[in-house]
Amino acid sequence: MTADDLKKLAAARALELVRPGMRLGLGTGSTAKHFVDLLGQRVAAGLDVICVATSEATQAQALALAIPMSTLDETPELDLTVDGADEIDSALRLIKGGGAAHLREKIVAAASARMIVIADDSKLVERLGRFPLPIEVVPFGLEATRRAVAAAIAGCGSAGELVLRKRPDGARLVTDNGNYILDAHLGAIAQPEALALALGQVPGVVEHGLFIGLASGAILAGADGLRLLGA
Ligand code: ABF
Repeated sequence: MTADDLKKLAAARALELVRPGMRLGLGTGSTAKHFVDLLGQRVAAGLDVICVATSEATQAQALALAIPMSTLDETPELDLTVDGADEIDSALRLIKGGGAAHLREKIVAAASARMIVIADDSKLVERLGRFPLPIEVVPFGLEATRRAVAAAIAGCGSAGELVLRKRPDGARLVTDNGNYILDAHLGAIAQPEALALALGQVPGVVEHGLFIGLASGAILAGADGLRLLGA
């Protein structure tokens, strides 16, 4: 099985959690894309749900599949969000934002009674941090914010380069919200909870990719089959 087959397997298992009438949050990334495709098939067959997307890309995909879409303004409480992740640890702490969508992903996850992560099992790690931690920052004051972020990271016992994310053409990547991303190459995050709090206090930081206490469960697909963590 390819990694993509595993992602699809996890997505298909998550679809079993969907019930008629549910208000769903739709994630972003290649694994979540499989979930949205499969959901589209169920909707075409008559399933009644209402959904909120975590990115412009997912919104476009869902609309193309004729999935009924809403917003958090119209539908501020969701029953279930299904989303991918870049890293997951055994305590269901996540790094997200490799797709630059973690701000909306976190808002949608926080508005959901349950958030289920779907992934291939290569995303399961003993310690978070090998995947660079995405930090969304406003363009104004970028260098000052970068220094404050570096100080916050050092204060939490971690260290590493902060790299401004670029698009393939070399231009600065701009998120769906008009911001930049600093990727923190930390190798290992010594104190995820403390770092999450410290980054949240830096003016200019809009949101970081540490998701702590948000995921209620994870569906991980591997060569040996599916592994469920949490709910
Ligand atoms: C989103 O997509 C992100 O938060 C995460 O960065 C990424 C995971 O992508 P994939 O499913 O393609 O590995 O969920």
